[in-house]
Amino acid sequence: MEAGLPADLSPLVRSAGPRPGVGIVHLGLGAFFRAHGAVYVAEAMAASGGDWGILAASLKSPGTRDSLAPQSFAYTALEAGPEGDTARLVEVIEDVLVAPEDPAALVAAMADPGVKIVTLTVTEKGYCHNPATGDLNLDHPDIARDLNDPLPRSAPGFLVRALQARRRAGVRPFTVLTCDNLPHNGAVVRRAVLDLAQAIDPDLAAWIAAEGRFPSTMVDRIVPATKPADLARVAALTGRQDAAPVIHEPFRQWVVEDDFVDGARPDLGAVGVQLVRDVAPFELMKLRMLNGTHSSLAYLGYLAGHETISDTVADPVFADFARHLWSREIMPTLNAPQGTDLGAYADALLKRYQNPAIRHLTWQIAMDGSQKLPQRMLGTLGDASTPCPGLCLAVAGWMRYVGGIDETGAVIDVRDPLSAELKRLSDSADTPADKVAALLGLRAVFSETIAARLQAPVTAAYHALVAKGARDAVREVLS
Ligand code: CS2
Repeated sequence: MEAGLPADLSPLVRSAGPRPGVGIVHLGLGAFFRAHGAVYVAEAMAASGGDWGILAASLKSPGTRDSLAPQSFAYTALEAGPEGDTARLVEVIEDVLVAPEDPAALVAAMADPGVKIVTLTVTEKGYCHNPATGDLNLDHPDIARDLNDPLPRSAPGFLVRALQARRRAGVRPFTVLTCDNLPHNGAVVRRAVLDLAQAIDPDLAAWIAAEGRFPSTMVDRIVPATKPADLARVAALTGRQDAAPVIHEPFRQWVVEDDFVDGARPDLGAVGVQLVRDVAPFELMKLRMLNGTHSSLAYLGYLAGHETISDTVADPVFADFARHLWSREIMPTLNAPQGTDLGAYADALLKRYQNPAIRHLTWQIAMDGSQKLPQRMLGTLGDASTPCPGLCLAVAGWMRYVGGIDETGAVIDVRDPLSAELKRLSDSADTPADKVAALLGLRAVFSETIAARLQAPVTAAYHALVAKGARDAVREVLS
């Protein structure tokens, strides 16, 4: 029994009854997928049937599998709104594999002819590509290994080896449906798969290029990592003990390019998924308006001493900063997707950020900035035709954050695949101008053009951060 939970709780039990066959394998079993894609698929099966049960795989650790297995992989999704919480039981995951324990079992599961779709939430770094150029990084240690070893480690490795097994067995390929926050995410994963397949077997690459499908998607729902206190919150509402619930906001959106192998997919249209021909305008809007301001508020809010996004925007200076970023810096670079009003979208985003029932840590969003900055901030900065002091301050905030010391002199726990390199670059220089120059020299993040453009304004912003602190530097942008 977890500490803080009442003793008379009944354990969460999965409903009896027939189960669908497995039609989807999901790679990367984080909270986001369990609160977003999995819920949509469960609803689509409830609406229209089909064998779309999900076999999920963790590519790294066994924690989620170990928590979910005693509950037969059922779990609670707690919708946390400003007016209160509601709970639903999600019973769509049929099994969970932990890839490093038995990579061959995962390849075999993905090669099963009943599987028609492989969905992914492996985060930006999981594609093992160079974020500035989109190329597969053949020097990435997992990719270098997956080139020669049929038991993969990386997400592209699993996709390629499973497609190889299907081709050998005369089975049609699955659709690869990425659900990560990358622009042209379908094209990114397609390129990673084709680059790796080409290096392993050019005929395989040609088959995948001709027969495979990699629709792009825009996914949206705010789902913070589940915290220990959430277990008691769920138990209080449901009377059941759930070892692995997920907490999410009410809002959700999923826009999917309707391009699946042989048209095989759940009836997503029946449950509110937008099936479109071109997802790009939706992706760009979401990445720049939501994720761009999320990351900006995360770095600057963290430096100003705020623990969560809702705490950050409870300060009117930061709420005004978000409004400034949307109306003055980001929206002028966007074409609104059909049927969307960007001003109304921005207003709704601020309400979502203000939701006090969601405790989304600035520290969590600050993670992996080297993988996130290009699509969240640098694209806007590259397209902007007027100065963007707010986004330049956010880039400077990231630079100060990855230096590893906060405004009170405390150490920051910086999580980033490039954290050691970032710290080294930051420590290599003494003056703000030199620090900024050193970090802008990181070609995996900043192109030469954007680095040249940012040197002066980001140096000025970095100066302001050091001299005044984050909150006053933000206020100065607004004055
Ligand atoms: C967040 C996203 O952690 C992050 O970097 O910006 O996970 C964000 O909550 C989702 O993209 C919302 O759809």
